[in-house]
Amino acid sequence: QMIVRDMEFALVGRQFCIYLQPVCNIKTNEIVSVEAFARWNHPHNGLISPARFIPVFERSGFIGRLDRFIWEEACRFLSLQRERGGKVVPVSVNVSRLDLYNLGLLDFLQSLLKKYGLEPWMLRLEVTESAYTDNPQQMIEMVGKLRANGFVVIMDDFGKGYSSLNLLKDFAVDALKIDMSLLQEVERSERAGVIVEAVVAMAKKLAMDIIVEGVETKAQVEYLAGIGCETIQGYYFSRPLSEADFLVRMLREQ
Ligand code: G
Ligand code: G
Ligand code: NA
Ligand code: MN
Repeated sequence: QMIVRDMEFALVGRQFCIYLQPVCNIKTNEIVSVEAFARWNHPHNGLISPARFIPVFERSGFIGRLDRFIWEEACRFLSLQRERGGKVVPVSVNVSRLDLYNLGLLDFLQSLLKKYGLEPWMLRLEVTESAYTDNPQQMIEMVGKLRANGFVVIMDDFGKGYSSLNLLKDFAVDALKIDMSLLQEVERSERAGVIVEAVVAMAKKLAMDIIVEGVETKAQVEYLAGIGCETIQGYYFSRPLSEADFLVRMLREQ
């Protein structure tokens, strides 16, 4: 059983790290951005997936501290890219619903950018769909404030829950990330395909970008190319990689 003391210890002891997964353009095969995921390198249990600890951290309120640590790691990685010269690829970080309730969020992000000499477009914020449902008014205000200050906000896991359309009616984000469960259903159900295509058309009209996650097969890539989705993320291109492995891959592609 994880207790708060273990989490504190893990944070101070630097047991958390980032894994990076490229987001690619299927026409050019270029890496257009990178998503940073948290991993817990536990001294006894090995590498633990966030699927296991994020829910625990959300319940205990510890998530805010982990997320801030991960955002800083993403900034450190960005500044490393910048030092190496060449193109800086933006990094997406996950923002928990609970982070959006923190009125100091914008100040914190801006102080990170300042510390590492970065610009807001370099750090993209992925907010999960469920995050928008609790207290919509506060979410709308915070997302608006972040965007007004140059941050790119992505609605994550679009199509997984049921409130996405309602929320889009009230406020704008820069991009939608279509959840992999919806993509996986396209092969089994014609209805799912109709829905994906309608979401893509809607996003275009609302001037939002579309990213499709969980793309694993060539057939999926071809399907997505056919319906005008160019930006994808998934095992087809790469699993999330350690920072060292990711740098090797970037070097190979530049
Ligand atoms: O990488 P993986 O598939 O194991 O991630 C599982 C879940 O954990 C995903 O829903 C992902 O969004 C979430 N997650 C990964 N890293 C972070 C993080 O740094 N902060 C938050 N809040 N969630 C994360
Ligand atoms: O942040 P988000 O909740 O969207 O997290 C997506 C999760 O999906 C991460 O845990 C990531 O490791 C995982 N993932 C990324 N690409 C693929 C893929 O192609 N297939 C599957 N099954 N999972 C993926
Ligand atoms: Na995400
Ligand atoms: Mn997602």
